[in-house]
Amino acid sequence: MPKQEATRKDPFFEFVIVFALVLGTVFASTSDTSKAETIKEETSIAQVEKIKYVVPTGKTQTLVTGLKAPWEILFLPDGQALVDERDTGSILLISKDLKVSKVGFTRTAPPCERFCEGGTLGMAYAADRSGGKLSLFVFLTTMQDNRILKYDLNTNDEGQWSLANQRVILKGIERSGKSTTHNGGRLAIGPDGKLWVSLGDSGMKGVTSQNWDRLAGSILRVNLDGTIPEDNPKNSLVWSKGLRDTQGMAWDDFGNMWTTEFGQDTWDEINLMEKGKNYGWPIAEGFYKFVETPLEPGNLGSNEQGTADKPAPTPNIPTMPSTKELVTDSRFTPPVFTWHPSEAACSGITYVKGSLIAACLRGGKLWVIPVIGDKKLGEPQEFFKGKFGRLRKATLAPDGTLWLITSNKDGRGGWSRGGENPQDDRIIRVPLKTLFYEK
Ligand SMILES: [Ca+2]
Repeated sequence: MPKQEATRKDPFFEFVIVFALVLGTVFASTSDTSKAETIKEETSIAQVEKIKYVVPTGKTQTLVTGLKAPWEILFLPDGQALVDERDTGSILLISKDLKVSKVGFTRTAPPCERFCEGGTLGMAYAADRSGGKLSLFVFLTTMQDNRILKYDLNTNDEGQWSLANQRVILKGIERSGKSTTHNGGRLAIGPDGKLWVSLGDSGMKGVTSQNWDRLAGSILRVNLDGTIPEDNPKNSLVWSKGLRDTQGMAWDDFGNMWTTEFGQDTWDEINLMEKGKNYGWPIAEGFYKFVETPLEPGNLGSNEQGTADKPAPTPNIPTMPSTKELVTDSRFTPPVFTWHPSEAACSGITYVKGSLIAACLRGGKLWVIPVIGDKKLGEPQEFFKGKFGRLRKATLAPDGTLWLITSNKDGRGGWSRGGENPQDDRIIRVPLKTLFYEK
């Protein structure tokens, strides 16, 4: 990803700068001693800069009920929303007056023989180069693989949307055996206009996540026709490696990319995702390494290719990372934040006006993390713990509120965080307010 220059358009910040310049002009006409005081004054003014970020506030409102494991929610240019359902394969349109209609159906067969985490997962859309015609991308688990579908996304004068011309732009992303896990599955169009794909290790641990020749266990960066961008590392779709299961990607105003990751038993992660880096799984989880695991990736397991019926053998690693031995191997990039899965297990992450907002499944909450500078995060704050059950994704709506989707019908114990609600799964509207974060 091309680095973006860090810029701010914060009126308060601009006011501070102007005020400091005015002060500087006043003092510049006096003695040298005054100049020194001016510099000191400018410094102290700069230090009171406050960082804006947003948090949930006020009364929430249930907008849509009766969904089945919704996975992604996107707003179209006309303000209507698209939502997909993991298990039914349906793509639904939510009109401005909250009527639900079906606009597409992504598959005709279930993705696995028994309970699985795969299915119809992420969605993203983009305009073609002329800025006209829209295309919708959908992440789909099949019995053979994980793949990315591309559709023409059409609308008519009545505001009705439809999908046409389905094609597969990327296939052969490894999936595990009969019970698919660790598919990742989030799609996003990055600030660079590329299609980004978050993946998991497909249950194969280091066999995929530590092998740059395998797609699973990675973040992928893809041209909109499925080809490899010229400036990717290693001349492949793979942008970064060493991931166990990542279902969330977001970019802040500095152009930095942040991701969520499900840990195994001990540490979930927030990562600053950068080109060509290796995030450590399964040698490490969180800041710690699995002490009995050899650090040489070549020793992590067989390179035998897995199939849908016979997954590749997994390396033998301990079930818990040490809580004492930090990862000090420079080949691996540590996370920025970690949480225990009972407090997190975050799926989607969204950037809204100074805040990263992670929607968490097992944790049953939103984590709001202020972005307080270039590659700098403030203290996370939690909201709605146990109120709505499992949360899959939060998306900014055109009216400035946040729309949440619950995931209590995903086969993972429903409302494990607070009791079942007969309206599940739901879309819930959350008002936001702006706060100031003091450094
Ligand atoms: Ca990691």
